[in-house]
Amino acid sequence: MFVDSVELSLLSGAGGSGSISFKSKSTKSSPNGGSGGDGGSIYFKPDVSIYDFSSIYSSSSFKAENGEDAGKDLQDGKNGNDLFINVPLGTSVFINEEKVAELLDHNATFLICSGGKGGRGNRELISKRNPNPKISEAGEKRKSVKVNLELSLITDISILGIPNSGKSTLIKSLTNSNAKTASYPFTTISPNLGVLESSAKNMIICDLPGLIEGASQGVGLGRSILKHLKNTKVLILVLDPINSDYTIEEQIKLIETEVNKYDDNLKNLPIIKVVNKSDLDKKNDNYINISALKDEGIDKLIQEINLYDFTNLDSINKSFEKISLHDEQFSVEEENGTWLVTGDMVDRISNLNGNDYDVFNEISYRFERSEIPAKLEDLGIEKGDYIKLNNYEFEYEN
Ligand SMILES: Nc1nc2c(ncn2[C@@H]2O[C@H](COP(=O)(O)OP(=O)(O)OP(=O)(O)O)[C@@H](O)[C@H]2O)c(=O)[nH]1
Ligand SMILES: [Mg+2]
Repeated sequence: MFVDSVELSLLSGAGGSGSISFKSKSTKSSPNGGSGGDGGSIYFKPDVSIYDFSSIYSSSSFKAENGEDAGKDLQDGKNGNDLFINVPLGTSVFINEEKVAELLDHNATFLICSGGKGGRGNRELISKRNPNPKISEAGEKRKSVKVNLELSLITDISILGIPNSGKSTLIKSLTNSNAKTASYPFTTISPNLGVLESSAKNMIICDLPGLIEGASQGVGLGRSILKHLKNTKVLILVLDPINSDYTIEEQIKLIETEVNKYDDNLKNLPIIKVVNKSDLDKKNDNYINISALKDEGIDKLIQEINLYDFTNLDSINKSFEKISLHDEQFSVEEENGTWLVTGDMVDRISNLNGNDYDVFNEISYRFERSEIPAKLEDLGIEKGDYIKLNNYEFEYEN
């Protein structure tokens, strides 16, 4: 089964906690608690040997390893392993319907869900302000993200035409593909790929399902077919001289209209027009005549294909887009004078271990130096209001 869209739930690893320990137990001096390991991150990694999502379709949730907690006496916790999910080239990544990345380059590994940082132990928290810390940081929590992946196949040539025109028969004649063919329309319901071996470069050819009127608006398989044209370089239009509904010229008009309506830039792609089924005595001198079934005219078509320099041709989607994911740092809700602040930044400030007094002092220190107080003032916080950071609540005094 060809799978070209999939939804995945991803969970990065949590950071391990830092520890609190001291070299000399009796005096509680010389902090030597180790730091927690970082949680594993999740990456998408383009793999040129796969052409759809069938390898990840059945396991729709992925988890990276947690970092280990630290031990005493400078024992740092181990980092959790990162997780790499192999995806085909041409994968677009969406979060909440917003495209965050498109993988068009086989080296372009994409970080989608970063692991929680390990918490620092009291050894690393030594500072002038606090030379003998009795606190440590908890590791950052795991992050979860739901993503939708959409594939637009990266190909050299795509074969288009109305249903039953002989597209699949042609890819079988040109390549090693074993596409199914039959004497009725809509035989092909997902793309078939094949490789045309040529002295210059092996070319990836894609046979697509038949296009019908309204395809660009989603009629039939419409848009799920047309999306694969973004990453192709040359089109072969297979025309059917024995179709009873459309003449050759009408077929050209229909296909070109739907393709250009879907994306105006596609009109820049070169089109090779072939009239198929020439064995039925239906040749047309204006076009290349072939019989995909009888292998006639195929050499002529290959010569025509070889006129294009595929190495230097671009698809319309030439630029590699990589949009960085913006972490939401914190958010604020207010109710009856209590300001609830949540988010990654709050976790970094407040996820501490140790005795209440030391922990609270450290939280106040980190809070005052963060961007949160200024934001709360902007939002109108007043003296005597309460601020809640996770489990810690205190009065605002400024
Ligand atoms: N006589 C003749 N029949 C052909 C030729 N090429 C294809 N056919 C026949 O046309 C019918 C449709 O062929 P397919 O290759 O399945 O057509 P398609 O365009 O892939 O069809 P869909 O996938 O349904 O859009 C089959 O019965 C083929 O045997 C040809 O060159 N000559
Ligand atoms: Mg077909």
